[in-house]
Amino acid sequence: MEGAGKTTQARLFADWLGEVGISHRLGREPGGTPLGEAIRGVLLDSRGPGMSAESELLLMLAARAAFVREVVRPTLESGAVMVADRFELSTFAYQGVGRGLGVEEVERLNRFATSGLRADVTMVLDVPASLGQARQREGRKERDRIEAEGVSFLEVVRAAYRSLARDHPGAVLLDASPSVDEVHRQVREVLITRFPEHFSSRRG
Ligand code: T5A
Repeated sequence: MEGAGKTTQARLFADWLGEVGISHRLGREPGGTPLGEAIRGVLLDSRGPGMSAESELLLMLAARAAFVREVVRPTLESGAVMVADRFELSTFAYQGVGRGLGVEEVERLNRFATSGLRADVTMVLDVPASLGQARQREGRKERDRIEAEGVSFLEVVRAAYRSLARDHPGAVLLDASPSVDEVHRQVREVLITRFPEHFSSRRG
């Protein structure tokens, strides 16, 4: 969810990987490549041109195709861990459900963009929309074009995330309303449980 603390947690997680000596790369979506960052500017500019749900989806996926090919695959092929601040579940929740394009259709187009690459683990940081917005206000973040849709749109997106988290392979729903440290502890716990061979001797 918006303002749930994804960027904060992704950075803390990446720092932790560094501390325990696991090579990794951190990227964000939409963005993460020169093309992706340019597309991000168009997608999120609240003063820019409006766009249809279909255009929004295809721009998200154009950015993702570049991110997967230029960043994610090379990182994984080098043996490092890829940490992504948002990935395909965002598209299923926002465009598939929030914009009403349908999760199945979005999944089909997403498979084309990713050439079928899946995340091993997807952590869904769950907070009520109002708490996420309050955190964004506190962090003095300006509302982007999609956030400007308001709380009722975001609550639809939240319900979609909660449902997707139950069915999506590798997805885990985390309560992101507690403190930064507590959420980070939960994130570590998920990884330690999923990949004991890599993390159990590195609880640190
Ligand atoms: N989008 C994206 C789609 O529609 N479809 C897609 O496929 C994709 C990939 C992207 C926009 O694009 C949409 C969704 C979005 O509308 P974004 O920048 O990735 O935008 O997403 P935002 O959610 O808008 O990013 P934010 O930076 O606002 O939220 P984060 O990353 O969840 O939160 P973070 O870590 O920056 O923290 C926000 C503030 O809260 C504090 C932080 O210090 C910061 O000030 N904070 C906490 N405060 C108290 N307790 C905690 N546990 C806290 N954790 C963080």
